[in-house]
Amino acid sequence: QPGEITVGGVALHNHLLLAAGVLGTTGASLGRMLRLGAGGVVTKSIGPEPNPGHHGPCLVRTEGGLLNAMGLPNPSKEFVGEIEPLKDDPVVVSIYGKDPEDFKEVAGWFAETARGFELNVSCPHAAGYGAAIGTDPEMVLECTRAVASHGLPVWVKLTPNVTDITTIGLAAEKGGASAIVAVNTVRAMRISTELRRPVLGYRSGGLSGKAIFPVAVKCVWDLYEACSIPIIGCGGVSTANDVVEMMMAGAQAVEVGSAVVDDVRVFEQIARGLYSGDGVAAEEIVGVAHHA
Ligand code: RRO
Repeated sequence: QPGEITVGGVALHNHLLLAAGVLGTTGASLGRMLRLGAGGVVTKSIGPEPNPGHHGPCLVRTEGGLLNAMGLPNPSKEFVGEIEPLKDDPVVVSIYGKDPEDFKEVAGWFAETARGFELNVSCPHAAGYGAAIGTDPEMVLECTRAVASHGLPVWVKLTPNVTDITTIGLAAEKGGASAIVAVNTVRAMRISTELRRPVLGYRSGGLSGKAIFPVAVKCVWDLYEACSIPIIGCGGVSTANDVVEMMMAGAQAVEVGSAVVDDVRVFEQIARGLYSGDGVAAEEIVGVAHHA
């Protein structure tokens, strides 16, 4: 273990974070992931109103990953109580909204308990929220600025479903972001040939897991070249080698999502590979592949 590190203004126990959405719906499950070796945790995205989410099926396995259309289910302000017991822990609260005012309001509820915020401007299947904002540089800038006014670190999680992710990353940076998280899920769908209908209740959704790892590496690579703030890699990371690869592309830390669904002990497993005797010194490899 590296001892305490700071990434994007947030002190972490190591370079591995629980990604938003996965097991982030209760304080108990977030606490459990920290005890199981996560260096920090990101909550399920919280919005301005309680939301039941999309009708099912919401989560299906597919080759190389998971396909989801949860539909931003969350208890809104009620969630404040969930993370109160974790106010001394590295908890980053993921938030969403339809405009800068929404983002600022939701962030305000957590200003006393969160260590930082992750702006979800990248859900691929949320009408009016998510990618509708995250593909508009001006909106990203304004939402980031609005949340940054609370004085806590702001991470902005980007969608890979754009032609040029660097334009969005630069907008977040200009708005005062402390870090960029790349990436959210890749827009995708499957159809059951037997049932003759899409497998997801919402029809299409977002793909995560191994299948999107190369997509995420490329996004991290491009953002590292364009931006000056730290990049946090996310998308299909499941091994220590994946973490090293993300770091060589430019990530200072990584988030792990789908791999946790398969094995809640994945943080211990990755940390063993990453920090054992012949492991690499993380900071020394960030971006090295750019100089090759
Ligand atoms: O809840 C979801 O359906 C969801 C969200 Br908010 C997101 O950001 N990314 C995703 O794949 N699913």
